[in-house]
Amino acid sequence: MHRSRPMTLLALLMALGLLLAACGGGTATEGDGDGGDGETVSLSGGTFSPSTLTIPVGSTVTFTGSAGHTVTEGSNGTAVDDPIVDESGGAEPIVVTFNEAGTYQITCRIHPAMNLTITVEG
Ligand SMILES: [Cu+2]
Repeated sequence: MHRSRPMTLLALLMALGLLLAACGGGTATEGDGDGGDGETVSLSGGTFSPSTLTIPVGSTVTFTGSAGHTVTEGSNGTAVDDPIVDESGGAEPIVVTFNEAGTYQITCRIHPAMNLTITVEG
């Protein structure tokens, strides 16, 4: 059993190193809020906040505070045909990735006055 100890320690150190590396990467990715990777839109006030958003193609938008709302591609409470997102909110954020350039209208089925315009730039 004594022989396995150095191996265990080594494994622990390697795991620690991996953990630290992973943490470092995460911090770098999330570093600046204006960066290309993601934006957050809050629904908690009964409006999409912000109500307009311009993002690079491939970005994700995280919708928070969506309980009691929907995140639906459409406008004035009505979905478009074949929406890229049409989800009822809940405790968990709704995360949408925009992989195609264009202008997307996002609305809430429950509150037609809730509207958001997302411009995805390629
Ligand atoms: Cu709503």
